[in-house]
Amino acid sequence: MGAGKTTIGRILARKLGLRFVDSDHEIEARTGATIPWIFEIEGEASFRRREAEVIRDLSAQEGIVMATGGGAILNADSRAYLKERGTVVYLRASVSNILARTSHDKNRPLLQTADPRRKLEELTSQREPHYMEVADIVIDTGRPNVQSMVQTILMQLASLECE
Ligand code: SKM
Repeated sequence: MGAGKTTIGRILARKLGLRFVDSDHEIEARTGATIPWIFEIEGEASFRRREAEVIRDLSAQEGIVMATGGGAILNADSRAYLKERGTVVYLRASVSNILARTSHDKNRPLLQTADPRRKLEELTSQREPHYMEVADIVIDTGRPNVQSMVQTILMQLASLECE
């Protein structure tokens, strides 16, 4: 969450000549509701089911770069779709960086708490093993230059193809 998936994903897609899709946007398009609304009315478990359906459908397509929500890897089906059908890039961000990027963003229902830093620390320790389980490439974000992060991803993708 807040690691820059959408920004980096869009640039990466352009460089690779692929289409960029975002599972959060697709959930909102399918339901006609915002993500905070889905969390509030249906709860997180229902959101994760919707998210897994969207990831199932999008990951069946060829020629895309997909950004997923940061918690998508909590669902075993979503993890399996990503791992089996795609090359997964984990953008690893520090809690401080995520906090700086999300502090004014009301679109992050999980962070609307009295202590978002603590919440992010919890989420990170819960999620990190799952990210590492599915990732083919791990990129530490926080570098100011987005273009150089994209270049690093492109180089690592190319070396995976040579394996
Ligand atoms: O998918 C959304 C939603 O707010 C949940 C989330 C998360 O669990 O990290 C991240 C967002 O992209």
